[in-house]
Amino acid sequence: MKFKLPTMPLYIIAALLFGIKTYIVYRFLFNIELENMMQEFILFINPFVSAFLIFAISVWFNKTSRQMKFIRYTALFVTFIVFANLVFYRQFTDFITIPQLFMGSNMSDLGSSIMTLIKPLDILLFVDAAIIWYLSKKQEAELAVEYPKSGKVFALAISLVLLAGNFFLAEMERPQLFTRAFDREYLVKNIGLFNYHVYDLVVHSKTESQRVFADGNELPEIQDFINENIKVVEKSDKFGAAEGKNVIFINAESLQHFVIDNQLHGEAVTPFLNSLVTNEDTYYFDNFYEQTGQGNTSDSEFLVENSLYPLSRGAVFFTHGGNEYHALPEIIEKESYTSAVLHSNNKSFWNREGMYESLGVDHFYGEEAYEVSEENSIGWGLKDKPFFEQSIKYLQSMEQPFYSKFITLTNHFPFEMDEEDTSIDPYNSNSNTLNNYFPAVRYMDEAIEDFFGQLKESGLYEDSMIVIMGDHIGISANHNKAMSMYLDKEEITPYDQVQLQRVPLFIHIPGDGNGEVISDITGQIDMKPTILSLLGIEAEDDIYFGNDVFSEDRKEYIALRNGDFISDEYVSTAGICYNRQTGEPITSETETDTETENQDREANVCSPIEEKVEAELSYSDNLIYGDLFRFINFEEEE
Ligand code: GP9
Ligand code: MN
Repeated sequence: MKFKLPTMPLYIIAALLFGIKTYIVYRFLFNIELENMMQEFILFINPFVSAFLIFAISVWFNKTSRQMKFIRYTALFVTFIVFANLVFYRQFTDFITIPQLFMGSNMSDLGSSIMTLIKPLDILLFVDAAIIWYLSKKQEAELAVEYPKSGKVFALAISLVLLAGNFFLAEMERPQLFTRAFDREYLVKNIGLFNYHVYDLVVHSKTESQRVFADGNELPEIQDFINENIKVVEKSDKFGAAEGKNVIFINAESLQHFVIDNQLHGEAVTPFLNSLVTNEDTYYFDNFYEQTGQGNTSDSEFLVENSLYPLSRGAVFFTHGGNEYHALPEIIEKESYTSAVLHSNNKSFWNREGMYESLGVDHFYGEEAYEVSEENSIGWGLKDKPFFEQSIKYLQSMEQPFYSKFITLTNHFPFEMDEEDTSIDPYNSNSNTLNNYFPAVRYMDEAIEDFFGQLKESGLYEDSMIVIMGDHIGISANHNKAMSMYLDKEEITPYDQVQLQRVPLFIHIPGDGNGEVISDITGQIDMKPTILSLLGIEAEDDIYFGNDVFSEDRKEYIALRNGDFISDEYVSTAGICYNRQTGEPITSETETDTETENQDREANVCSPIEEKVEAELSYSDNLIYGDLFRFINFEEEE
């Protein structure tokens, strides 16, 4: 049976169907925040605008069969793009970027995660493509159009006018959208997924060309900025506190601050880590932020080793793995430190092998250095307990002093656990991710406790400083409902979201005795200057954007990769400036005590820091895009 639609060219039918579908996906499957009617309107029109733009190209094909072929393959292709973004979004609450597409090896390794991210009903996304496919085959004669040249130009003109209208509204709603595109959600919300991908492509080519044209003349301006705004002159009183000691750095997968000293079913979630917080040899930082972008663990490693920001698109380990750097392992090598990374995963994951060479890491113990079997693996691979157990022999064989980084794996999304390793019941909410997070975190807590025991047994403990740092969040904003239930809050506001980006930082120096909890605003960007200072190593000519966490004159804010920031007084996110203590947005209507304070509010108290944050992020980007370290000879200067 043939059903008859009102006669309408197929490209228009395809554009309408695709527009409706994309709108539904935007509205209900992505978690896009809409603040006003105008944003609602822009979000509604942009899928139709891009759909028309793409499908209207078909009118330029004269032969009916070619026109039909173009429409059906396009319908399939664009649907696939929506689908791929959706799957990606479920994992990262973010949209795909071009550099990400080239991380094929990682994408395939995502294996176990990906299956949990695809849902049976996703098949509905392909329904309109199937209809178009059917119509394009069965009713091609009726649905094809044959315009004279003027008609074709007209169709093109209409699509461009629609696009211009969309961009105009977008720019009105969010001025400087294209120049300040920190946040991909703004872009998608305003210009749509497809135009966002085109934009991303343009930005990509632009940044790629930066390396070619860079000649080192960019450096003095950057160095001046750093000298004026970042570097501190005075050494902190912890300078040299761990001089000559080994550094054992534990990169704790997905460990967030909110579980520390917190409970579930009336039990502590992390009993061992809690005991470390109050241990007299531990400095615990409870306002320490992760600053990663799309490169997750690798971005956190990048921050730690370089005190540079990762990139806003893609993983810098991949996109700029061949650059020159002046990283921590390289600097401390001059003080006779050997460096090693221990992580039971493919060496190619996140392009680690290539990047570690650029960072000056001496040894990389990857998956093949471990005995990995069915029984001792789960989720992403070797479980943390056997991982630490099997690592001790490598530590013992290393020349001392050493700097060794352990990257754990078990507490990774989707937080799968074997029954025998589970020592706390999962949480009970609508989010399996959050539910399973707790037993996985508890397992990590136990694994780290065991590791401390092994370090003591092996005699390495006394001569080492142990740093434990969460690499990035484990629970994304997609689980906010469950998270608000656990934290006993009505909702998770953008302010809370930023607070949730805190990860634990423990610096444990056996025998130190002065340990305390430090609540200054700190972040991953601070790790390199902090470790250097604790080891008593000066690197005056170094280029970096963080500060020693123990320093008195630290810069007053921590910038997140998306341009948000946290300062002593404020939290700036989603275009809103919050009072950090109260969590209340600061608006010109906010009642204040004095008139000067009121004036301050009106001038937007967050702007001065915002400008610094923007400058800092873009200087860091320029260093990486231009591969500018290749123009400095640190060896000679030091
Ligand atoms: C993989 C491990 C986890 O080797 O670092 O990666 P993540 O997804 O957290 O970046
Ligand atoms: Mn990670």
